[in-house]
Amino acid sequence: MVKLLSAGALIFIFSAPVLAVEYEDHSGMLMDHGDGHLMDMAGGMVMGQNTATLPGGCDSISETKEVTVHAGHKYAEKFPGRMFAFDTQEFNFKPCTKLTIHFINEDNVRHQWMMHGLPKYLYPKGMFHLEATGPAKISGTLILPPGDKTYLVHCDIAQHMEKGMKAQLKVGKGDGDLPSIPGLTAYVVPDDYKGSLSTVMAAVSAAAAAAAPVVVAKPTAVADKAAPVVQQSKEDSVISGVTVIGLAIGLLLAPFLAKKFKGMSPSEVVATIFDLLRTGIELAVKLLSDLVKRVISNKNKILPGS
Ligand SMILES: [Cu+2]
Repeated sequence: MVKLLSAGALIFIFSAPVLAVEYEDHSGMLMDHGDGHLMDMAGGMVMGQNTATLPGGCDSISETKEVTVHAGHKYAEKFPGRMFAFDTQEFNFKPCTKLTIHFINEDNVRHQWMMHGLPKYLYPKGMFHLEATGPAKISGTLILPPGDKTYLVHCDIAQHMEKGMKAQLKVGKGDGDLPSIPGLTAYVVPDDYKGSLSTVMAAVSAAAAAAAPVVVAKPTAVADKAAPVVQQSKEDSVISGVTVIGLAIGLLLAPFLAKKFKGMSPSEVVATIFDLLRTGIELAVKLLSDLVKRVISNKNKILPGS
């Protein structure tokens, strides 16, 4: 029992580092490249960092706020059809707030917390942006402009916003809502769950059936259409030719066989039949090989012209 318990304890101790997710903390690793652009060798990035310069219209910093935003696949689970999300879909702050975002990416892919529409004289391209390949934590600070405005916050990695990583940040009262924010506003392109799989498949096959005659009617299909027709008639002539040859052989052989089998013992008749069959098979093989040669040579004749 003691052995069993100690073995269990050992397994627990050794599995602990595997179970625990280690977040790479980029704080203190970032190098300042100027203009609010900070980067480190581990791929952490802050752009549009502004800890001191007041935007035009702000007499002073109204408030100092810190928020932690989590990003990851698991936060999208409550939004049907979405793949990635932030844990918060809407942020509200007073104008001229000095805001520090602690961004925690919980996925093993790259995510961003990217804010758009900021004054370009202060924020390059009007953006403030945190980015890290997860699991990782990265922090950045900006000073929000004055006035009531709604800002887009998203992850700009290809398709991550479309798959749900989208939020809005309202300064003051904001100036409306943005579309396609999971759980908050209607999707621009709503998912359609009305059809069952069977109705969808029926629609697909109906569409395919409707499309089929169009393909045949296309001018480019004429050549393709012509080829099988030629082959078809050739096959027909082959069958009728073989039939005619068979009939002719049968008619020619009938009196010959009648003469041959006269006065033979049953075993001699069987032996003769097998001998004749062998000759017949040999003849058929020769005919077939001739036929194949003819078809191949015909194909060679057709190919350069087509
Ligand atoms: Cu992302």
